Parts: sequence; C-alpha cells; structure tokens
Amino acid sequence: MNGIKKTIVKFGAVLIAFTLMFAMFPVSAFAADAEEETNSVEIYLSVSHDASFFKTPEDEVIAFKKITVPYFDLALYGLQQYYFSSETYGKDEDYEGEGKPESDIEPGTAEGAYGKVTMLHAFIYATEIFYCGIDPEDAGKGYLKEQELVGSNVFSPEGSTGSMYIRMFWGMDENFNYYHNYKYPLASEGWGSTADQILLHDGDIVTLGHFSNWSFHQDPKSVFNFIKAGEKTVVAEVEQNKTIDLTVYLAGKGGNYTTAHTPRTERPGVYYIPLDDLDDGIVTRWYYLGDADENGNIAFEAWMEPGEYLVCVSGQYGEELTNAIVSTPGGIILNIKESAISGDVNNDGAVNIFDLIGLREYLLKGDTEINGANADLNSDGTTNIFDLIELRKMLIAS
Ligand SMILES: [Ca+2]
Ligand SMILES: [Ca+2]
Repeated sequence: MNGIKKTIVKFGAVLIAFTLMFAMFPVSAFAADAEEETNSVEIYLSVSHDASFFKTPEDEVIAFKKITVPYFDLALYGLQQYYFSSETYGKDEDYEGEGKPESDIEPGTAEGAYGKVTMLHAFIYATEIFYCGIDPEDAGKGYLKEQELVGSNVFSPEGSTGSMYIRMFWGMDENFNYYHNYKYPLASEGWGSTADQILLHDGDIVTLGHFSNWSFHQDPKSVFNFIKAGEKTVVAEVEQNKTIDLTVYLAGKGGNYTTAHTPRTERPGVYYIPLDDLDDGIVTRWYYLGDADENGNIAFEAWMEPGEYLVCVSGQYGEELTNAIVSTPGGIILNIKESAISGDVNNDGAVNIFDLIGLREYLLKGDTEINGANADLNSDGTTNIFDLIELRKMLIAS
C-alpha cells in the first residue's frame, strides 16, 4: 500500500485516474456468464392454516420459503395420470361419470411432460423437504412413494388430469385453496386449473391456505392477503432509513372465477420479522410495525438493520363469518439495503482515490471486495467501466 500511496502523491490523482481508465478498455466488463439449461424453477411458497403460517413437524415455518424445485418424473410417485399436458383447457361437457365433472384435456405423456416443472412438483418437493425433513438432494426421487405417503394424510392427490383434487395435505383436510401469483388459477374462462397443469416460472409465488371453517370461500373477504410495494408483490427493496410505502391487499373472488385485488380497509395490524429469525407462524407475535390505514396503506422509514425481513398481516376474520378466519396471513419480503454512498467503493465512509484504485482492481481482476451499490455510480444496476468514468469525474470535480 505504501508504494501505491507514494505514487499517487507523486503523479497526482487525476493523471493516475486517466491512465487507469484507458488501461481498462481492452478488458471486457460485459462477459455474460455462460447460461446452463437447468430444469428447475426457483419459487416462493407459503402454506397457512387459518390465521397463521404453517409450522411443520420439522419446525419449518412455511412463509415465503424460497425453494428450487427440480423437474422429476411423476412416475416415481405413481402419479403418471398427472403428467403435464396443457395450461389451457375447459370442462368436459360430455362427461357422464359419477361425482365431479372432469376437464376436456388429454392426459399428458412422459415425453411431453419432460423438463416441465409444475405446481404439483412443488407440492411433492416441499412435502419431502419441509414436512418430512429430508435433504433437498434426496428429494424428488420417490421418497413419498417409498414411504407409502402418497395417498396418506401427508399428501393424497385424487381425480383426473387437469381436475386433480388434493384430499389431504400435511395432515389437513381438503378445505383449502391454492393460488398462483395471488391469482385463482384458471385453465380457461370459468374453469379452474389444478396443480398438475400449472407451469411454474422463476420468481413465482405459490400460496396454499387451509381453513377450519368450511364456508370460508363464500365470505367476500376470503382468501389470500398480500402486500404490494409499488408494483412488487413478492420481494421489495429499500435503502436503510428511506421511506417505503406498502399497501395491504386481498386477493379474492372476482366474477366467474376471476381474481379481484382489493386494498384491505379494516386497518389490519402489520408485523415484521427478520427472515433469519422466523420461528413462529403466528404473525401477531412478530414485531408490531403499525396498523394499515383505511386505504390499506402503511409507510415507514426502514430503520432496521440491513437484511431480509418479512412484513405481513395475520389471517383475518370474515365480513359475514365474523367469528371465522377466512383469509390467510400474507405480506412481502422486504430487503433492506445498506444506504449507499455513491463512489465509496471500498466502503470506508469516504470517497477518494483509493475507491478509484479499488474499482479498477475489481474490474480488472475481480478479486477486490467492493460495495456494489456504492460502485454503481450511474445507477444502472451493474458495475463497469462507465462507473469508473463517473468516479473519475466526481474526483476531479471535488
Ligand atoms: Ca472509500
Ligand atoms: Ca453502473
């Protein structure tokens, strides 16, 4: 370090900056990572029972659980009749069998379903890793079948392709709903789709809410609560000590099986917990943030330490079923970032020539630790030569 300092004193910061900058140009800062084709999908999963997030026998609280669901063959579970076939289908008008009507969908094939990760895969995988507590590496390989748990009260799918019915899930009966990205899943207008025919995509959220009261779905205030920050509904970011505006919403019934998103106007209490400390599914036992206002809004300055938090409301009582919980706990992940000091690449609280050197080293060799937010001087979400140019300008001007 002494050698570097002496050099700077000798030649002056501006000259050095200029030289370093041009030395940079032959180096490509835009090399994209080679993308690998992987048959897995990263999603978020919440499971609840009445007002609380579900806590498994393995003490996992299933609130915004980020999981990477791999593709696997449903034949490992004896569930070939639920191979993926199509996201779009309708009611079988000619169905004359007993019981519930079926869907007019051709059963899928092993080849056609290959590589496609559905919500059914997510339910099976989550059951194995969260409810049964097996290692994620061993999940998706037939464990539930081997343990004779398919068809038990742990997980029992019934019915036909596109009209799959889950009789029991994690010890709970069939009195539940599941939504995909806070929407009632539809195969076509007026006809709901089921988990076996719902394809998942990175960043999706799957929510499953079980209720004790069998009329929950008839209440106008059912069924899934969630929180929006701007347009974000799953993960929002805010700089520490900056104001964040949140709105509590209900995802519930529109007409003809559509979903309506309406702000909660009953001033529900809003609570938060560091994601790392999540050990209680009862939201009202978390830290109290405040009540949403009559429009469902709550704003606060993110004073908490940088990190990931859950900000949620508890499940709520119904409008007609005033003594029954008819909506799920729900909220958003709030990622609180360290407040940025633009240009303080080495994160020592000051902006000077050492930040320029640090940024140059980082761009050339990549082995220097930098504060990414501070180093993104032009605020375009990446750190590259243009940020070095900005930093140089900043130092000259100062
Ligand atoms: Ca610095
Ligand atoms: Ca940048």
